[in-house]
Amino acid sequence: MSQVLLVEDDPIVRQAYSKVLTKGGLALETAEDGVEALDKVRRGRFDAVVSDINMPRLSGIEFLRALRAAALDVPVVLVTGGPALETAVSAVELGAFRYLTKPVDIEALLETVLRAVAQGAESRRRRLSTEAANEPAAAVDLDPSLERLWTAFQPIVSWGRRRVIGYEALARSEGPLASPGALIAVAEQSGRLRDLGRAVRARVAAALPGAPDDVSVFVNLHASDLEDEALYDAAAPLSAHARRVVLEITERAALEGIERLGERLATLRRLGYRVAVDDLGAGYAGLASFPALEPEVVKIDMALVRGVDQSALQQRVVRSVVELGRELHMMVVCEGIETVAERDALAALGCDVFQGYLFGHPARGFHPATL
Ligand code: G
Ligand code: MN
Repeated sequence: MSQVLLVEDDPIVRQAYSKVLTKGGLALETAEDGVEALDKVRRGRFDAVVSDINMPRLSGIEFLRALRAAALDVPVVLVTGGPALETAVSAVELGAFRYLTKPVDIEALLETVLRAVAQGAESRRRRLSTEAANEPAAAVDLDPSLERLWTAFQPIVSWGRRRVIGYEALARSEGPLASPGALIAVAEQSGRLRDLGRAVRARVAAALPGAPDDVSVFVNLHASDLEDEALYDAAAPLSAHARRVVLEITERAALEGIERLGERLATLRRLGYRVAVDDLGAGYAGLASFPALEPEVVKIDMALVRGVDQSALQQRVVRSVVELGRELHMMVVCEGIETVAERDALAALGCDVFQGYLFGHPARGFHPATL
């Protein structure tokens, strides 16, 4: 079990954080200030530290400075009530893993700490001999969350036709790791991304018979899923529904590393799947993946959608994607639409297929959209 040290002088906050971190499967020790914390890190073996900044005796920044001076390179997540530029700069200089401001979103805290733990385990592994390097990292247990996995569905609509044309499946769990981010972080850390991908696809396959006949279901793939032979197996649970499924591949998915990508995509298409480029415009080289993927669908990320009604530049970019979609016969989906103004601006730019809280949140079942 991964060991985390929580440094926080306020007993109420300490208790709240302890609860969420323990529930997330981490073994926790606490310290009430930087002096006590420093002592504990020197003597113990922690995978990550979560520390408040404003504390008596030794502040979080001074604590971090003392740690680095002692060549203790455990990842430290700093949390503060007063986000001052100065402390943020010090935190970055001293190599804080992350800098969170209060009030801290509890799910984000757990997710960040799990990532810090993964990094801590990774850097420790690198320091160890090659023999020891083959040992798996001390990981949070994925199984309780995998057993209680379910998929939420968020409607995707044709605005022109005022109807639902699909749903995106989004992984959720009633286990300790509730969010997709936490599930993926732990799966990654414990080398079990394939198990997670298979479980998600099995859940979607089980739910699909309950979907209206004329809708598609969009399923997110992780890069490692593309290397899982089970994805290409005609007998796999989702393969039976492939004609109704669009596989979303995010630009982040490091496509370059995948061997025989063209062959793999051809197999998927023979099974009946369509392919979408997800998160276009989220800050990665999205267009670069078009020649390799020849996607049937492209999803414009919410970063481009947010405030599109206010930004001539965003409008210009969306218009280009719409044109490209027409030329390459790709369906263009706009994600993360929250306001009527965004919706109307996108419709005026020639977009028709929309997804976002304005039309419906991810929820259980194939629920109707607000149209
Ligand atoms: O990376 P991907 O596009 O698959 O991410 C989808 C995520 O976006 C889901 O976690 C979903 O809950 C979230 N999401 C969907 N619609 C909206 C929206 O309108 N606003 C915001 N902020 N998030 C959204
Ligand atoms: Mn997606």
